[in-house]
Amino acid sequence: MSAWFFITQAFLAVSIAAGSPVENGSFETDRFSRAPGYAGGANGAMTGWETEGRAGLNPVGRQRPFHDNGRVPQGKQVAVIQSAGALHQTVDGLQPDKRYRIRLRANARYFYAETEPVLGVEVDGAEVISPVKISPVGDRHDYRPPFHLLISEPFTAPASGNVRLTIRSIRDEECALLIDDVTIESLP
Ligand SMILES: [Ca+2]
Repeated sequence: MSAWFFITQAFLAVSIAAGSPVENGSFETDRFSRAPGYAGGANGAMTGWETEGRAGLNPVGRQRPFHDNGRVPQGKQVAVIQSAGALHQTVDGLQPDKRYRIRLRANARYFYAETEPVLGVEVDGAEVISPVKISPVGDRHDYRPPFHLLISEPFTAPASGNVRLTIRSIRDEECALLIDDVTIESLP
């Protein structure tokens, strides 16, 4: 595998992210310092996202209590949702009547491997990724394997050009869902 291959892949990933109307879809805008990385309080809010339940960022400082396996898909940080919770964003600037789909990367905290989190994605309240169990991609502290790639069902943008995007962690037992590189791409 040549170095050129990796450079090309990295450039492609950045190009896609730049073209997506999702704000802070790679969760790189904020730097949290208070462990374990929940949004709110001293850490402040997560730019572009409303959080529900215990959600935030990893790593925090030099610690990654939730992100204990898998390669960060884009940039240096991932979003975390512990047990049941959600990330919400109103995405605007879509072209009315045009078809789109959501792409994102997901993983699970290895430490809670016996209770895998369940991910669901909604657009304006309609399921575009049906609830699906997410397994850890690597063993504990193995940061080489890539996160899972999930691609939603297509949806059609409404006349307003705005949609409400919800990324949900559905399972209420102890588990942690890791998310990164959330983009919306238009379909021909
Ligand atoms: Ca990221």
